[in-house]
Amino acid sequence: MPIIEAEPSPIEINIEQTALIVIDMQKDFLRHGGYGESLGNNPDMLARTIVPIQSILKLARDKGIFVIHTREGHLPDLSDCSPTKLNRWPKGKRIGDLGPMGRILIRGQEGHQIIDEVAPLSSELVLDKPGKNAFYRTDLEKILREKGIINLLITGVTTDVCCSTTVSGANDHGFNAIVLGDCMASYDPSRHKAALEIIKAQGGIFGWVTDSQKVLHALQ
Ligand code: TIU
Repeated sequence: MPIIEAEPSPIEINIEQTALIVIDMQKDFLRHGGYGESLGNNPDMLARTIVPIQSILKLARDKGIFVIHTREGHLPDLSDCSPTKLNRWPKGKRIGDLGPMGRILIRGQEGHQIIDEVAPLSSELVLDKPGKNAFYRTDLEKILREKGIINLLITGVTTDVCCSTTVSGANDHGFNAIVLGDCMASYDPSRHKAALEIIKAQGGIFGWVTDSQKVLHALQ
């Protein structure tokens, strides 16, 4: 079985029991005029993830690894968005308000779409989620169990928000969370670094941290 070089230790994986998760590579986070920018961030900070994610998507597709793309977003009537998530920011910049790419973080709007550069194939799963953690109010655990998956290669945005909460969720649900650091970014590089440190500290308390080159080397 392939062994991936990682911190705090290498990890041996069986490809049949491994899935790739690409988290929230949506226009709302990576393009100007979306949710990320409405929160005061520069979306260009996330662009460096695109090329390494493309290389890992190609690898997964070549090897037949199960691929899941997630999207954070809410129903048009906001019935799946708690008041605490909705009311935290000034009016006009809130989830559901109208922006240059349609209503912010609403399913079906332009901003909610995955960017073309890492677009899902029709055979791949696109998982809509109302929260940050991909296990929250989704069928993700059930889908992975049915496929016999135990290892998750985790990529996407942002490291300190939807990725780290999903890593924590994966760990609690009994999956090995293997994070590809160069395929992940935060709007703030220091938060990216800190989030990765927390995942791999204490002997890998939440999971493993590696990068796309090490995964390509192990699996190709
Ligand atoms: N704000 C921020 O960094 N991220 C999010 O709100 N969602 C995701 O990370 N997808």
